[in-house]
Amino acid sequence: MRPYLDPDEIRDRFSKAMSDMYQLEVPQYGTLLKLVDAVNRETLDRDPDLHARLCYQQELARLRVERHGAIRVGTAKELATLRRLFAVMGMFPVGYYDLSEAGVPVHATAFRPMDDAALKRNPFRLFTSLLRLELIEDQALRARASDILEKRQIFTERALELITIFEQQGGLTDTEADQFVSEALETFRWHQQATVDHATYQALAQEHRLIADVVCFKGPHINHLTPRTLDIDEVQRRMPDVGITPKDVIEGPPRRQWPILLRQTSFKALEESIDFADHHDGTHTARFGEIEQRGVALTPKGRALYDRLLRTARTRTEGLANEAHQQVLAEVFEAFPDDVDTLHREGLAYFDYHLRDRAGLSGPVNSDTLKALIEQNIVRAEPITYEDFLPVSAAGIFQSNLGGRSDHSYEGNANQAAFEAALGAEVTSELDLYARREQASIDRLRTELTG
Ligand code: OOG
Ligand code: NI
Repeated sequence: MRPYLDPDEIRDRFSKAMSDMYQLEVPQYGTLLKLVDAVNRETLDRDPDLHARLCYQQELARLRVERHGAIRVGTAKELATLRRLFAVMGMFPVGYYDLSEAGVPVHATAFRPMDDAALKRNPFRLFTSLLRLELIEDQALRARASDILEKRQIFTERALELITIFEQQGGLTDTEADQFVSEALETFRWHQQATVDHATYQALAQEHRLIADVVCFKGPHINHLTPRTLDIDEVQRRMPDVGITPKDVIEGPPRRQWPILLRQTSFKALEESIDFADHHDGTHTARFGEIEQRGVALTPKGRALYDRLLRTARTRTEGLANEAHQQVLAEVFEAFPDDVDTLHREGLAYFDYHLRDRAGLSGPVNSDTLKALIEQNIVRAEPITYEDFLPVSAAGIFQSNLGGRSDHSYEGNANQAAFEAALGAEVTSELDLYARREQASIDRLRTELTG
């Protein structure tokens, strides 16, 4: 027997502990989970094919597992230590997201499991943003914020010890893992006490609400968790019935026969009371609950088409309520093929190829014959799920929960090299992961067909 726990198991325990903590901290999140659960059950009852497909893909059991959460940190050191902490749970930085383009002074990555088996076990990931103090023009304010951040320690001593133990011995025992989960959780806990006085909070919030959210608290509180829904439109519609207020519109592509990428919506962040260091009472708005529905990952060609159609739609959707907004999106996205054959033929999406029937076959597989094999129903093309995030959608989520402000002066500041320097590692390209997985399935097919 192996002495150490599988990192996937530690991630699974951690995501459950995080969910339990967040439901206690934000009761409205528990309400959202119940609504999502009810809508998922109704959807499955209505659609036996979907039920059978999810059963076949072994998806039913983990339908209720949260898919992602988000945190925001203030310094390179915090980000680099988080990288080591997440590695204990088999989560690695994938993708670079520049939010400055959307007027939010952060850039980000997603710590997530990378291989197929790990994603299947528990796909939990954390969208992790690093505040960019260098984008604050006011020198004195920037220095003040940096000073406050330098003084805080967001990790418990025992969490740091356990990370080092993991790195040295190559794993954690069952007991160590449990301890690690509860110590790591402390970093993401909510603190009603701000570390600064009210005037400092106000000055930072004036520059951008996000800066105050990162700088004025003891640590990077989890700001939302996100379960998976089978019908995002229905949950959006029914949120008011259970007393929670949805954000104005669902982000991402419209509803489709063959879902692409990622659709997301949330309930609006709550205004929570805060005790400031000078005993001044005030409030802060940061925490919310989100839901997501994922579709197929797009190739660079498919992604370019998505981005172009989204830009076109945006010129027409400004200020529209969700229903009208979705209507316009649906019209514009008629230009995006909505059947597996065309998605495959035009090279718009990534697929996992499986052999259905090898009777009467011989010879190698190249891309031309692959097409032929699919047409002859010998090979099945299974869409590969998109496991990452969308910068325009993320910006919409940020903005709807931070008072809707976006500051154009931050624009045009993508800097992946600076982000990686802070992280202490390179981020893996999400596109490489999808392309590699598709290629691996073609290689497997080739062996099966020639073997
Ligand atoms: C992160 C927003 C991004 C998503 O689902 O796109 C995100 C944040 O508000 O910190 O979680
Ligand atoms: Ni999110």
